[in-house]
Amino acid sequence: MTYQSEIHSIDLDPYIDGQRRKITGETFPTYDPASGTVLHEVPVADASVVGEAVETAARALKGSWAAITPAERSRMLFRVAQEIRNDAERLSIVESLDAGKPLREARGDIETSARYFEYYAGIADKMQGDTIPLGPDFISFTLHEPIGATAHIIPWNFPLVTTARGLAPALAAGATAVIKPAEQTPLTALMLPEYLERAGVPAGVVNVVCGPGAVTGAPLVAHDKIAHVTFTGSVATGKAVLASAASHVASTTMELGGKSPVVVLADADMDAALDGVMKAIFTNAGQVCSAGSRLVIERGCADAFLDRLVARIKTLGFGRGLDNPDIGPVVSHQQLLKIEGIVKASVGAGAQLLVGGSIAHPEGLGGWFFEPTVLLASDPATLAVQEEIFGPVLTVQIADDFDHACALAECTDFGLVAGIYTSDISKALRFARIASGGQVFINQYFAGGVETPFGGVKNSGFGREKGLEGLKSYYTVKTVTARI
Ligand code: TXE
Repeated sequence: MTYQSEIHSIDLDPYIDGQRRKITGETFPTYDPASGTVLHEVPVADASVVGEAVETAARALKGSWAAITPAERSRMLFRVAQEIRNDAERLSIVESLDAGKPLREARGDIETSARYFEYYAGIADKMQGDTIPLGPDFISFTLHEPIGATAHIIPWNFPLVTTARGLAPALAAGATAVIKPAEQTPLTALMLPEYLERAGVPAGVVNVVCGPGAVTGAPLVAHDKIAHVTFTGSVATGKAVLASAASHVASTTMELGGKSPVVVLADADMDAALDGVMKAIFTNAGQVCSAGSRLVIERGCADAFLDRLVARIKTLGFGRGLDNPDIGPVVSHQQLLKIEGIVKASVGAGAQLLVGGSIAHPEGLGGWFFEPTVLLASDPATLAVQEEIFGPVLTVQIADDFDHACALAECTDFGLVAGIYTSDISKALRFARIASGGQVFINQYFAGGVETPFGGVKNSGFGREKGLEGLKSYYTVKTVTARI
């Protein structure tokens, strides 16, 4: 099946003020990573189109969106969740084709996207402030006010999920939005307006503009009517976005990826640890900001564990996302070359390849595949240990004991998540205190969903998304005090 109808039914033009804004001129290709063929040519929104989108979002903030009661906003967001669920299979197919991810994972992504709207729908009419006791002569209270028009710069690894993760709390808080999807994976964000319209979200509240970061993303972030920027992407681009937002004093949420450790101690349940490590690094072919990309293992169990890990990896098969493979393609040729470059440099510097290590050419597939790879890297300075690879590449560091494992876990400039497998609850909780990051996983990896706050420290960024914490980026607090 080619799924031509799913792909060709998508309206590719920018979505501004409830309309598809017809533009002529430059386009950019979005690819099927499994075959390397072009799925669509998408119109590029330049700075003037982006400006229209921002002006529209700023108008809707004070206009149509402000006129709607929180209770009605809540009902609308519940309806958006339902509309996404009603079209879940089509969305999953498009996400799988555009991002290359296994269909089962794409289905999970679409359900999670619906959950974000459902979760924040429930809070839209409960965002109340405080009363503050100042004594008999005063009445003082706080108002929660929407932050303003918000910009959402979206990465390619979880296209609709990341869109929903920022958009749903923004809308719940009464803010408006301009979405800029990643140029590698714009399609599901371009479908979103269908659901918003059917749910009754007024024109102008959500706008979608596509194009390369420098052409479309940069003017969006730089626009002085953008009050908050939610960014997920690389550290380098995050720094540029931060500087641009700072130039007009916009607040930001920065989710900049990670190099997250999974610690396995000798007293752990080895079957659970093996399953956890496999899932931590091979979900979405390792293209996950919170991927467990560094195994830190206690010496006493290392040999037996690594033998089993390598044997398991040798059974993994490639395939296109729609065929639900163990390992799908990576998103782009550029990403493939980045992975290969880091692996080669690390092996050149002394890291030992236990399995994989090369670009793969699965039969009948012309796209961008990389072998699931394990690199034993005793030197913490190894490039593969320090750099986010965003591919199916796991590094292994051997620890002498618990304290050494904690030190190795902390050997990078990132701090997004950290995992530990052990049967010793004290060690697990000590690790939870020591580990840098916004989430710690104990005896499982990736558990927790839209409800659990998530975000980074150090080079992984700042600000929290998901859960009730995720709302805080999208409103400001105003104190009103009266002498009585
Ligand atoms: O990221 P970029 P890329 C990491 C991962 C990956 C690397 C490079 O290690 O290998 O980043 O990926 C938009 N102003 N992550 O090049 O450049 C861009 O169009 C405004 C981790 O794709 O950060 C896209 O929408 N926007 C990560 C988004 O930024 C700009 C997820 C991300 O692109 C812009 C993705 C600009 N000047 C990659 N330049 C995670 N944290 O999960 C680019 N963009």
